[in-house]
Amino acid sequence: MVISRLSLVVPLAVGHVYGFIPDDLKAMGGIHGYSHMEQTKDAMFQLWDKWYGGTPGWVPSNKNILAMNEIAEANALVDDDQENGELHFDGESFQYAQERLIKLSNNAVAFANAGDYVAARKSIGMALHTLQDFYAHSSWVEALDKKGAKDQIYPGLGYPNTMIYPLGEKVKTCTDCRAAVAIFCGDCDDNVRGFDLTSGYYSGEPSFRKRSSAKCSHGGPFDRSTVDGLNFLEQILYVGQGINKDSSTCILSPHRILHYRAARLAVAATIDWIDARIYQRLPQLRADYLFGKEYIFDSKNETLLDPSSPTVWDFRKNSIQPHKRDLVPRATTLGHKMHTMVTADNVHEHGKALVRALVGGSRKLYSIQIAQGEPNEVSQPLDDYGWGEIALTTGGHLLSFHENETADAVEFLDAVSQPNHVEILSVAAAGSDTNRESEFVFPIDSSIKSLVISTSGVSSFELFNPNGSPYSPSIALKSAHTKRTKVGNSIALSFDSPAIPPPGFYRISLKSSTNYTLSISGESSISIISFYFAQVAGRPQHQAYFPIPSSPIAGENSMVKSHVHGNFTNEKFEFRTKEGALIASQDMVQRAIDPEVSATMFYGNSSAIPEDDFVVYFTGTNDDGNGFQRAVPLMISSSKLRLAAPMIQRMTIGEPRKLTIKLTNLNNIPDTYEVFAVDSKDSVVELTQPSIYLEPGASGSFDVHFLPSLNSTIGMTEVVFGAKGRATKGNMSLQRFVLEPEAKPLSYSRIKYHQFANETGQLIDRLMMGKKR
Ligand SMILES: *[C@@H]1O[C@H](CO)[C@@H](O)[C@H](O)[C@H]1NC(C)=O
Ligand SMILES: *[C@@H]1O[C@H](CO)[C@@H](O)[C@H](O)[C@H]1NC(C)=O
Ligand SMILES: *[C@@H]1O[C@H](CO)[C@@H](O)[C@H](O)[C@H]1NC(C)=O
Ligand SMILES: *[C@@H]1O[C@H](CO)[C@@H](O)[C@H](O)[C@H]1NC(C)=O
Ligand SMILES: *[C@@H]1O[C@H](CO)[C@@H](O)[C@H](O)[C@H]1NC(C)=O
Ligand SMILES: *[C@@H]1O[C@H](CO)[C@@H](O)[C@H](O)[C@H]1NC(C)=O
Ligand SMILES: *[C@@H]1O[C@H](CO)[C@@H](O)[C@H](O)[C@H]1NC(C)=O
Ligand SMILES: CC(=O)N[C@H]1CO[C@H](CO)[C@@H](O)[C@@H]1O
Ligand SMILES: [Zn+2]
Repeated sequence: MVISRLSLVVPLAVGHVYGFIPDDLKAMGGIHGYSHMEQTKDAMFQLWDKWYGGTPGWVPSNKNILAMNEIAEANALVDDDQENGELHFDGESFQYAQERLIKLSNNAVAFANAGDYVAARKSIGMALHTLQDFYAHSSWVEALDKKGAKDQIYPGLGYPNTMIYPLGEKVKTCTDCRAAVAIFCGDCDDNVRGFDLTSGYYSGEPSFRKRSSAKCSHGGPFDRSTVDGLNFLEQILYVGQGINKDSSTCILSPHRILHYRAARLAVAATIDWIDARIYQRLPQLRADYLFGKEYIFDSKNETLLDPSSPTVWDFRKNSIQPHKRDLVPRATTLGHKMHTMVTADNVHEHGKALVRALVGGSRKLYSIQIAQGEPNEVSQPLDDYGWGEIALTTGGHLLSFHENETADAVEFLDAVSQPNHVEILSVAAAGSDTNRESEFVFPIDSSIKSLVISTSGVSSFELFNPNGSPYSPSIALKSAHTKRTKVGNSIALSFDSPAIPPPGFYRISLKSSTNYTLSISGESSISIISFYFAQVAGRPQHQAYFPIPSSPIAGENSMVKSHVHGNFTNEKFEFRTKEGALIASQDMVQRAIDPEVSATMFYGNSSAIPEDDFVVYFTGTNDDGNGFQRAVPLMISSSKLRLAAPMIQRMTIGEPRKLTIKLTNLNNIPDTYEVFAVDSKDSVVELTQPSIYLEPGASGSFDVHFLPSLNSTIGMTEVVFGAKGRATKGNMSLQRFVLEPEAKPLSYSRIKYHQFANETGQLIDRLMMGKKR
């Protein structure tokens, strides 16, 4: 973006400015207003109360919060698209924006009915952004205000029985006024003419370009739709016509005075639209899954609650059968918040990159290596084709076993795949030829309700009490409440309630002559809901922090954001090596001012990102005064290749799309990077070049052309952009987007209410008389 002289002045005067901010960034300071995320979350809490409030003892669970966050984040990310005015109801794009809302609600319902709840939530989030922007960007609130009508939502917004038609291109809607400059707030409060519905034009949206100087603008320092063509003096004197109510800060929002009224209406509209256009249209069970009331399936019971999605159980059995070992069924279960199994076959590097990136997050990968033939003949170590390494980077294990131990393998996977477990210790290390002992100390706190210790590549391990004596529960307790499962070189030891060791710091001692992995996990109310390195995205005045889709850059202090559920004190984050040694305490990452209702938010800069792989830990003291420890099982690898891909929200079947990926070599030597792009729907058509040579510090780019084929399944999908260095480490970036059905024209025959912008005054009059329209 070209920064005008004016906008250079403005941000300096107010420091960091954020507007109708998509993220809950208040904690960062200097933000005034009610963000898209807050609006979405407040609406969800009210909806839960409406739907489930009658159930005694019902409170939002972590699952509800995760579902809500998926919706809220998809909403916020829409601001990364600055070019399509109909996403924001800009430039009188009423008809297109209304069509978009109708289409997205239909998509969301179709995705939920097909069991793709993640795609459904993303579609809802994207629609909510547009719905909420209507109130901040149109003149509806101004018209109500002038008529002296009470605040109410615009009838039919996002409903398929209603269409909204804009005024003609030449119809004048705004008068000139002085815009805010530095500390002067301007005088644009009353610049909208009449009662007709209009919305502000925003520069850089080619389909909705301002054609008449008497149309309203969005306003604010980054919108050039008013100032283009004016000389410098005119720019200073009146940059008028802005009407946005995005924030309560006048520099950004000429109609800041109406901000909270617009935002409250946006919340009311969100509640109305989600309830009527999504929730009420779904079977109860699907509606419950979608908004997080239930977990997607009952893993203990193994009975499918949702008949259309595969269970992990089915998947496990299938994936162990050789003829079913291909990438496709693997990818199908990855959308669930469960652990993932893959068979250690020789899959193409790009396929592995896709699985590696997809697993990420809070799931673990168990790579399954099956020996065939007579068990006694299998003495050579098998080739795991690199899957063992991928398993350990996610906190999982490589399971090597003989074909006839398949039943044991399934039992082992059952023991370790506990969806509600939090990680307490996650270690990967190399043993020694002499089978030396390694020791780790870890706390068990009173919130731990079940415990699993699992290892792979270990010949034996032993547990010691805080006082140093070996831990040995009574025979009765041991037989009834502990369970040992072994397959090949992997062991899992499970403890349930009475057999869980009492709170304290325990020591585990293990022997291994090979590389090994160790995981200690348990069920607990203290859990890390999210932890990520963050970057800024979004349109200039709507910026927010989102997870970086690639590896953090070695040596940089990256912004960190995290949410942790539960009650605790003396908490701190730490980076540790994958062998468990402390690298650095993350003293800058601290509790943020406004915690989410059911979780505490943390923000801050990390210490320098280590060059070697590391693991993130969170420690502190619980309500009962016990020390506790949690780990993010995903091991983090840093990179010295910066890889910047534009964030993708959605793609449409049959529509070509081009994305430009930028690379910067931060190593001090030149290197050639082999580049690739791979997605789970085979939509990548071609890359403009196979490799890029970069001098130290130099940047380059490549284009990726996509064409999602007509036979692809719609729904949530993923793409990995990667660059593999010949001499140095590469990097890769994962993005998830919704693949939408072909854009079909809307059926106008269902429309009952044709609402013309030039008749908005009459519409309000009828509403004031108590009529529906
Ligand atoms: C498993 O869940 C189903 C559906 O919720 C229920 O009907 C069934 O009784 C459960 N079975 C067991 C063994 O708990
Ligand atoms: C596997 O097969 C071997 C011999 O073929 C047998 O000794 C062993 O008990 C079998 N293991 C299982 C778990 O069936
Ligand atoms: C052990 O791990 C190291 C890297 O962590 C790897 O280079 C080595 O090949 C591994 N050894 C075996 C036997 O897998
Ligand atoms: C945290 O403490 C509050 C107040 O004591 C209590 O109501 C709440 O249930 C606790 N939360 C958890 C997750 O333990
Ligand atoms: C994080 O670091 C950047 C510079 O790298 C600095 O501008 C910013 O203020 C820091 N943020 C916090 C919360 O410390
Ligand atoms: C989809 O169609 C393309 C050609 O248009 C074909 O190459 C591909 O195999 C088809 N995929 C499926 C899953 O049918
Ligand atoms: C508003 O515009 C529509 C379409 O241009 C037109 O049919 C209608 O007569 C207009 N209404 C008024 C009150 O001018
Ligand atoms: C494709 C590729 O090379 N990906 C690399 C991205 O960077 C991380 C960290 O260096 C590596 O672990 C990946 O292999
Ligand atoms: Zn917007």
